[in-house]
Amino acid sequence: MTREARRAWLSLGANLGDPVAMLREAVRRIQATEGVTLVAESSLWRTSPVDSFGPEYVNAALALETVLKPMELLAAMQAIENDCGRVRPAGVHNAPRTLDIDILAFEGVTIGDPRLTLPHPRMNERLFVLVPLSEIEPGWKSPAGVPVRELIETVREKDPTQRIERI
Ligand code: A4P
Ligand code: MG
Repeated sequence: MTREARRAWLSLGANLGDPVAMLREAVRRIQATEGVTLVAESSLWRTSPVDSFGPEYVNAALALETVLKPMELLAAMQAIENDCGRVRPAGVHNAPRTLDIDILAFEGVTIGDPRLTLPHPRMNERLFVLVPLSEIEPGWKSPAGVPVRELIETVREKDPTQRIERI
């Protein structure tokens, strides 16, 4: 039985080593993943660490069509993170990383499981997510119906320390 393809959106981030090269490599590997088709890719953006530390990050957003189920997509993305040399220091939350791939949202799916929460619970507080996402999905709305432009304005007002610039 063929599975129906659904839309999913990813956030990519890196702040160790050569983050630009790492994100390009991640996009190549995501494109090469069976059951995944890349639909849209944002620019690369240089961003200040949010609730984190270390060098500036490079972030991007992708839109996919996929026949994978949400958990299968998560496993495939975690395999790419691991192949790209991600280490998770024990007990360090938001440690600097060579590559982080988060699933922002998955068409028609809401899940509260800590292994996979959808939509991503922190995405609306982060310019490094919202700005690249608005580039590929200008009509994006939060589950409460707030347009992405307004979400961005709200973060800029609440937290003027978040910096983001296109590379
Ligand atoms: N998990 C739950 N929901 C999801 C989801 N929607 N997508 C689970 C991906 N994973 C999800 O993730 C921890 C656990 O979250 C996993 O076991 C997974 O099953 P992780 O990638 O191992 O660890 P982490 O990255 O430290 O945690 P997390 O939750 O991804 O961190 P955040 O909150 O996403 O923050 N500042 C800038 N400028 N740019 C960044 O990219 N990234 C972070 C990471 C903080 N500050 C940043 C950036
Ligand atoms: Mg993550």
